[in-house]
Amino acid sequence: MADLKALAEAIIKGDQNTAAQITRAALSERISPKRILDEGLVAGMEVIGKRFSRNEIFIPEVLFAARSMKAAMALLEPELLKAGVEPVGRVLIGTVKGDQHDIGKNLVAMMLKGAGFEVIDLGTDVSPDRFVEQAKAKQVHVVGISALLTTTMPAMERTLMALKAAGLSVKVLIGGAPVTQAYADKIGADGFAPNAAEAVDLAKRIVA
Ligand code: B12
Repeated sequence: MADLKALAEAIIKGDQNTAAQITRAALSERISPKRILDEGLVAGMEVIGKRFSRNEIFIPEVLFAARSMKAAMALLEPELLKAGVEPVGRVLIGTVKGDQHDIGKNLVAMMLKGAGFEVIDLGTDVSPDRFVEQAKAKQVHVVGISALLTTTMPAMERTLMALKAAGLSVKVLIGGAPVTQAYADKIGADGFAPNAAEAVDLAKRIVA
């Protein structure tokens, strides 16, 4: 029987091969993709997040963990999509112009997918124009913007203004380590969430 605790442990250790191997085994044993995501991948990344915020581990460990999560997620994603019924909503997500941080954004995207959303991920360094163009083209309900640098936070407001100027009726959620509810209120975003789990709750509430 595939051990989901061992999967979480492989994510924590950044052991890509073991993470992929257990994910494959779990899928072939017909363990639900949602359970594999929650009890394996997300459980592992939660530990990484906590250890990181306590300064017990550093950037390389976070990157290794994220890489093994990505490897396992590549196997899990098609199954999550198959298992999901109609998408709960369509979300466009990206990291703002000038910012290369994507670990948190990817986590939010993965959790949203796990919760049944269709997610279009524009990656990092995304200009306001590209957000607007893609929000229009993909007819999304929600736009999620991530920023990890105080110097790139103003690009969130520029993106928000560009979306409004284009007349798009989308809800805008923002997040990232330096972002706060107060900042979201100040720039007129529809919501802020401090972590991926709360981002999912917020997105669900907003499309309901
Ligand atoms: C990993 C990391 C990097 C990696 C990024 C790799 C990658 N692929 O992402 C690398 C090494 C490349 C990097 C580079 C830099 N970094 Co850096 N980096 C970090 C670090 C250590 C961790 C960030 C992270 O991944 N956290 C883990 C994730 C899971 O958490 P998170 O991102 O906060 O995301 C969660 C929530 O915020 C929320 N969330 C995130 N996005 C969204 C979006 C929405 C819509 C919602 C609702 C929620 C949400 O949910 C997520 C999951 O729970 C932080 C330190 C920190 N304390 O944050 C510094 C940090 C962000 N970096 C910093 C700096 C200065 C830089 C550099 C400028 C360094 C340099 N001199 O070159 C460059 C900038 C490069 C660039 N142009 O972007 C500073 C920023 C300081 C500031 N106030 O602006 C920090 C705070 C470190 C520090 N203490 O000095 N960095």
